[in-house]
Amino acid sequence: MLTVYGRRNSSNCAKVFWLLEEIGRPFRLVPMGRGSGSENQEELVQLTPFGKVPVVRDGDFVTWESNSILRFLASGAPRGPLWPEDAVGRARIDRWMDWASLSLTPPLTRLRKARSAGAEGDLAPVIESFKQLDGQLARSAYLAADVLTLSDIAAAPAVHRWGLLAEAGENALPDLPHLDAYRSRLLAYEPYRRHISSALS
Ligand SMILES: N[C@@H](CCC(=O)N[C@@H](CS)C(=O)NCC(=O)O)C(=O)O
Repeated sequence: MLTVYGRRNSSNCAKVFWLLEEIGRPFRLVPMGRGSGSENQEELVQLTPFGKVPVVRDGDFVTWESNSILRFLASGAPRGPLWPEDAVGRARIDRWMDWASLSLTPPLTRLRKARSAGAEGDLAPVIESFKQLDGQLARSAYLAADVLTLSDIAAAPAVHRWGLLAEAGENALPDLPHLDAYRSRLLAYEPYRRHISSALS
Protein backbone atom coordinates (compact mmCIF):
# COMPACT_ATOMS: atom_id res chain seq x y z
CA MET A 1 0.00 0.00 0.00
CA LEU A 2 1.10 3.57 -0.66
CA THR A 3 2.73 5.28 2.33
CA VAL A 4 2.54 9.03 2.90
CA TYR A 5 4.98 10.59 5.38
CA GLY A 6 3.62 13.91 6.52
CA ARG A 7 1.15 15.79 8.64
CA ARG A 8 -2.46 16.86 8.18
CA ASN A 9 -1.81 20.54 8.93
CA SER A 10 0.86 20.95 6.25
CA SER A 11 -0.28 22.78 3.11
CA ASN A 12 1.90 20.66 0.84
CA CYS A 13 0.72 17.40 2.42
CA ALA A 14 -2.91 18.55 2.27
CA LYS A 15 -2.75 18.69 -1.53
CA VAL A 16 -1.64 15.05 -1.61
CA PHE A 17 -4.40 13.98 0.81
CA TRP A 18 -7.02 15.70 -1.36
CA LEU A 19 -5.79 14.02 -4.52
CA LEU A 20 -5.66 10.60 -2.88
CA GLU A 21 -9.29 10.96 -1.83
CA GLU A 22 -10.23 12.26 -5.29
CA ILE A 23 -8.73 9.19 -7.02
CA GLY A 24 -9.86 6.79 -4.29
CA ARG A 25 -6.37 5.49 -3.53
CA PRO A 26 -5.90 3.97 -0.08
CA PHE A 27 -2.75 4.88 1.84
CA ARG A 28 -1.06 4.59 5.19
CA LEU A 29 -0.05 7.85 6.90
CA VAL A 30 3.20 7.90 8.87
CA PRO A 31 3.15 11.11 10.95
CA MET A 32 6.26 13.09 10.12
CA GLY A 33 7.36 16.72 10.18
CA ARG A 34 7.15 19.57 12.62
CA GLY A 35 4.63 19.06 15.43
CA SER A 36 3.38 15.77 14.00
CA GLY A 37 4.32 13.86 17.14
CA SER A 38 7.25 12.24 15.35
CA GLU A 39 10.21 14.55 15.65
CA ASN A 40 12.46 12.05 13.95
CA GLN A 41 14.02 14.35 11.38
CA GLU A 42 16.82 11.82 10.79
CA GLU A 43 14.37 9.29 9.42
CA LEU A 44 12.95 11.99 7.15
CA VAL A 45 16.39 12.97 5.88
CA GLN A 46 16.95 9.34 4.87
CA LEU A 47 13.85 9.53 2.69
CA THR A 48 14.42 12.95 1.14
CA PRO A 49 17.49 15.18 0.79
CA PHE A 50 15.72 18.20 2.30
CA GLY A 51 13.94 16.76 5.34
CA LYS A 52 10.58 18.22 4.25
CA VAL A 53 7.13 16.67 3.97
CA PRO A 54 5.29 15.29 2.06
CA VAL A 55 7.18 12.17 1.03
CA VAL A 56 5.51 9.11 -0.48
CA ARG A 57 6.62 5.52 -0.84
CA ASP A 58 5.08 3.34 -3.56
CA GLY A 59 6.70 -0.09 -3.37
CA ASP A 60 10.44 0.51 -3.59
CA PHE A 61 10.04 4.01 -5.02
CA VAL A 62 10.29 6.97 -2.68
CA THR A 63 9.58 10.50 -3.90
CA TRP A 64 9.03 14.06 -2.64
CA GLU A 65 8.04 17.59 -3.80
CA SER A 66 4.28 17.92 -3.50
CA ASN A 67 3.45 18.92 -7.09
CA SER A 68 5.67 16.19 -8.45
CA ILE A 69 3.91 13.74 -6.12
CA LEU A 70 0.53 14.95 -7.44
CA ARG A 71 1.61 14.26 -11.04
CA PHE A 72 3.06 10.87 -10.13
CA LEU A 73 -0.08 9.72 -8.30
CA ALA A 74 -2.46 11.12 -10.93
CA SER A 75 -0.46 9.41 -13.69
CA GLY A 76 -1.09 6.08 -11.96
CA ALA A 77 -4.87 6.69 -11.71
CA PRO A 78 -7.49 6.12 -14.42
CA ARG A 79 -7.40 8.91 -17.04
CA GLY A 80 -9.77 11.83 -16.62
CA PRO A 81 -9.90 15.63 -16.72
CA LEU A 82 -7.95 15.89 -13.47
CA TRP A 83 -4.76 14.86 -15.34
CA PRO A 84 -5.40 13.84 -18.95
CA GLU A 85 -3.25 11.58 -21.10
CA ASP A 86 -2.16 13.96 -23.85
CA ALA A 87 0.85 16.27 -23.67
CA VAL A 88 -1.10 19.44 -24.53
CA GLY A 89 -3.82 18.69 -22.00
CA ARG A 90 -1.17 18.10 -19.32
CA ALA A 91 0.82 21.23 -20.26
CA ARG A 92 -2.34 23.36 -19.89
CA ILE A 93 -2.61 22.15 -16.30
CA ASP A 94 1.08 21.93 -15.50
CA ARG A 95 1.75 25.62 -16.28
CA TRP A 96 -0.80 26.64 -13.66
CA MET A 97 0.72 24.23 -11.14
CA ASP A 98 4.10 25.91 -11.66
CA TRP A 99 2.54 29.35 -11.51
CA ALA A 100 0.79 28.48 -8.25
CA SER A 101 4.09 27.37 -6.69
CA LEU A 102 6.32 30.05 -8.13
CA SER A 103 4.13 33.15 -8.30
CA LEU A 104 0.90 32.77 -6.33
CA THR A 105 2.05 31.14 -3.10
CA PRO A 106 5.46 32.75 -2.27
CA PRO A 107 4.26 36.33 -1.57
CA LEU A 108 1.53 34.94 0.67
CA THR A 109 4.02 32.70 2.50
CA ARG A 110 6.34 35.69 3.04
CA LEU A 111 3.44 37.76 4.39
CA ARG A 112 2.35 34.98 6.77
CA LYS A 113 5.91 34.49 8.04
CA ALA A 114 6.41 38.23 8.56
CA ARG A 115 3.16 38.50 10.49
CA SER A 116 3.87 35.52 12.67
CA ALA A 117 7.16 37.26 13.54
CA GLY A 118 5.21 40.39 14.52
CA ALA A 119 6.02 42.45 11.41
CA GLU A 120 3.53 44.02 9.03
CA GLY A 121 4.67 42.18 5.94
CA ASP A 122 4.16 43.14 2.32
CA LEU A 123 0.57 42.80 1.19
CA ALA A 124 0.98 44.44 -2.23
CA PRO A 125 2.59 41.48 -4.07
CA VAL A 126 -0.04 39.15 -2.57
CA ILE A 127 -2.80 41.33 -3.98
CA GLU A 128 -1.01 41.48 -7.32
CA SER A 129 -0.81 37.70 -7.73
CA PHE A 130 -4.39 37.12 -6.54
CA LYS A 131 -5.63 39.75 -9.01
CA GLN A 132 -3.92 37.70 -11.71
CA LEU A 133 -5.70 34.62 -10.41
CA ASP A 134 -9.03 36.48 -10.50
CA GLY A 135 -8.29 37.44 -14.11
CA GLN A 136 -7.79 33.81 -15.08
CA LEU A 137 -10.95 32.77 -13.21
CA ALA A 138 -12.91 35.25 -15.33
CA ARG A 139 -11.96 33.01 -18.29
CA SER A 140 -12.67 29.57 -16.84
CA ALA A 141 -14.59 28.16 -13.90
CA TYR A 142 -11.48 26.42 -12.55
CA LEU A 143 -7.85 27.36 -12.86
CA ALA A 144 -6.91 25.56 -16.08
CA ALA A 145 -10.30 24.56 -17.48
CA ASP A 146 -14.02 24.49 -16.75
CA VAL A 147 -13.49 21.35 -14.67
CA LEU A 148 -11.37 20.55 -11.63
CA THR A 149 -7.76 19.64 -12.51
CA LEU A 150 -4.54 19.01 -10.61
CA SER A 151 -3.79 22.75 -10.81
CA ASP A 152 -6.76 23.52 -8.55
CA ILE A 153 -5.45 21.05 -5.98
CA ALA A 154 -1.96 22.58 -6.22
CA ALA A 155 -3.27 26.12 -5.70
CA ALA A 156 -5.87 25.23 -3.06
CA PRO A 157 -3.89 26.01 0.12
CA ALA A 158 -3.06 29.52 -1.14
CA VAL A 159 -6.67 30.10 -2.26
CA HIS A 160 -7.92 28.99 1.16
CA ARG A 161 -5.42 31.26 2.93
CA TRP A 162 -6.47 34.25 0.83
CA GLY A 163 -9.98 33.51 2.09
CA LEU A 164 -8.69 33.57 5.67
CA LEU A 165 -7.19 37.03 5.08
CA ALA A 166 -10.48 38.26 3.67
CA GLU A 167 -12.50 36.74 6.52
CA ALA A 168 -10.15 38.30 9.08
CA GLY A 169 -11.19 41.70 7.72
CA GLU A 170 -7.81 42.50 6.15
CA ASN A 171 -7.83 46.14 5.07
CA ALA A 172 -7.34 47.14 1.47
CA LEU A 173 -8.16 43.80 -0.15
CA PRO A 174 -9.66 44.40 -3.58
CA ASP A 175 -12.99 42.95 -4.61
CA LEU A 176 -12.17 39.79 -6.62
CA PRO A 177 -15.57 38.39 -7.63
CA HIS A 178 -14.31 35.54 -9.82
CA LEU A 179 -12.04 34.34 -7.05
CA ASP A 180 -14.92 34.54 -4.54
CA ALA A 181 -17.10 32.43 -6.85
CA TYR A 182 -14.25 29.95 -7.30
CA ARG A 183 -13.77 29.63 -3.53
CA SER A 184 -17.48 28.84 -3.19
CA ARG A 185 -17.14 26.23 -5.95
CA LEU A 186 -14.19 24.59 -4.16
CA LEU A 187 -16.10 24.58 -0.88
CA ALA A 188 -18.68 22.35 -2.54
CA TYR A 189 -16.03 19.59 -2.71
CA GLU A 190 -16.01 17.50 0.43
CA PRO A 191 -12.32 16.53 0.01
CA TYR A 192 -11.44 20.24 -0.25
CA ARG A 193 -13.32 20.95 2.97
CA ARG A 194 -11.78 17.95 4.74
CA HIS A 195 -8.14 18.34 3.68
CA ILE A 196 -7.80 22.04 2.92
CA SER A 197 -10.29 24.40 4.52
CA SER A 198 -10.77 22.44 7.77
CA ALA A 199 -7.15 21.33 8.09
CA LEU A 200 -5.11 24.44 7.31
CA SER A 201 -4.85 27.67 9.26
N1 LIG B 1 8.51 22.44 -2.17
C1 LIG B 1 8.21 21.46 -1.17
C2 LIG B 1 8.08 22.17 0.16
C3 LIG B 1 7.96 21.19 1.30
C4 LIG B 1 7.81 21.92 2.64
O1 LIG B 1 8.28 23.05 2.82
N2 LIG B 1 7.13 21.26 3.56
C5 LIG B 1 6.92 21.84 4.86
C6 LIG B 1 5.47 21.57 5.29
S1 LIG B 1 4.30 22.39 4.24
C7 LIG B 1 7.84 21.15 5.87
O2 LIG B 1 8.29 20.03 5.67
N3 LIG B 1 8.11 21.84 6.98
C8 LIG B 1 8.97 21.31 8.00
C9 LIG B 1 8.35 20.21 8.81
O3 LIG B 1 7.14 19.98 8.79
O4 LIG B 1 9.13 19.54 9.53
C10 LIG B 1 6.92 20.71 -1.55
O5 LIG B 1 6.10 21.29 -2.27
O6 LIG B 1 6.76 19.55 -1.16
